[in-house]
Amino acid sequence: MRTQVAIVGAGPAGLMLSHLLHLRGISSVVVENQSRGHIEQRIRAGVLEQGTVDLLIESGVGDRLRREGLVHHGLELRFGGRGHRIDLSGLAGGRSITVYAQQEVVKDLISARLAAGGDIVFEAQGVSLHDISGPAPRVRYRKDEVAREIECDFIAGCDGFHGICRASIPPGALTAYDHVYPFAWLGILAEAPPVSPELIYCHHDRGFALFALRTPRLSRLYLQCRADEDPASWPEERIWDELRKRLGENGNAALQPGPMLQKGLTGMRSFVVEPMRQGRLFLAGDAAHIVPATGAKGLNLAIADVRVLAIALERHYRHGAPDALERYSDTCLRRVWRVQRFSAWMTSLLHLHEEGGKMRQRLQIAELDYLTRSRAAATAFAENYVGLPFDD
Ligand code: RFL
Ligand code: PHB
Repeated sequence: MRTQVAIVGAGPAGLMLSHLLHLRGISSVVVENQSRGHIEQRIRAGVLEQGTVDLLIESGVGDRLRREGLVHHGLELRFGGRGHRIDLSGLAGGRSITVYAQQEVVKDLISARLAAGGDIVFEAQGVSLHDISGPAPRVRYRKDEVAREIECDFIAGCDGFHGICRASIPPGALTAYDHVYPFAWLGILAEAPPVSPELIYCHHDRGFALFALRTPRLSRLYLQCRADEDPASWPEERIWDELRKRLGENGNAALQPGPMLQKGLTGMRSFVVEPMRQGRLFLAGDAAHIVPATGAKGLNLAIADVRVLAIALERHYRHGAPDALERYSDTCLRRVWRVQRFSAWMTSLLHLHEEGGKMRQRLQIAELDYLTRSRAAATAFAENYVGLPFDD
């Protein structure tokens, strides 16, 4: 089989890239090792930046998002038992965020690709990359026990943090920046009405908690816990009790428990590789970088990467101009590092840290106090949270 761009991974990055390339008349094949059912049910992100929403709508895959997505103009920061609203839209020039689950974005993209005759290979086994630095790279895999090969001009490594693309780059060609946090999030999806129509980020001396949502009847809740915590040691009652405590007194009345549909642990990590390219292999999304989930940026960063890559590939194919592809890594990394900074800052601001003691906790409260009282500080927060503008 031959295609112009072989894409490894059918997460948001790989699917969106395939869609954006199709709109530019560039062929691609997406190779995914999981089943369609699996990736359409995988619960992950839920917050889309304004730029992500705009891109999904402009590129024709935003109809359901526009109907079902919940537009949020603000959020709450809670500390010292009190809530403080940040008027995101008022501070960030009318921009907003939209709550719409990642697996819904994935479903919308898969159905758009398949409706347009796009090629997505699900349940591909043993995916491997070959000759990534030569003129004719190839992707090999097995499907139904038959060995297959895709010849292509370029490979897009969109296979997430644990994928094989980054690992196919010779050691020494990449510099990795890595920080693993000593805490994690216990994430819960519960059939319970959200405590509030807007997200609540809670700083508490028992640890961080986040009250998010998926729909007006489905809550998405997170509790800071130890990195090696066993989710089995958190029965439902203990979770509701802890959520109640971290939300603080004023919120108690609004917390209405309901059946928990899913429970899992999410590690917290800041990770970047430089450059995001080796020869004809371009890394995008979680394959190249991970942000701690506090800023809600991972999916948005993945979409920002593939937007840059699609534009660069169009310049290559339409105008024979290699400049944008040459700049791909630098262009993406500028945004990646600004988003890393924001995500690490928000993580440090809101979590309970074992090191640093009482002094650190008092400084966190002082910073939260400043953030909620100073229009300048709140504006900087809002500008980052709704998403920095795209730059090329
Ligand atoms: P993905 O989504 O991991 O997709 C990679 C795809 O590659 C496949 N794959 C392979 N395919 C073929 N061969 C192989 N050898 C392969 N190895 C892997 C995988 O099966 C998968 O389908 O990466 P992508 O596309 O870069 O997208 C990144 C996002 O998924 C991720 O950054 C976000 O989910 C992070 N994140 C959040 N991001 C936000 O923007 N807003 C949020 O509110 C938000 N909340 C979150 C999050 C991530 C979380 N978890 C569980 C990590 C909340 C949580 C709890
Ligand atoms: C979510 O809705 O899953 C979510 C929201 C905000 C975050 C992370 C995750 O910072």
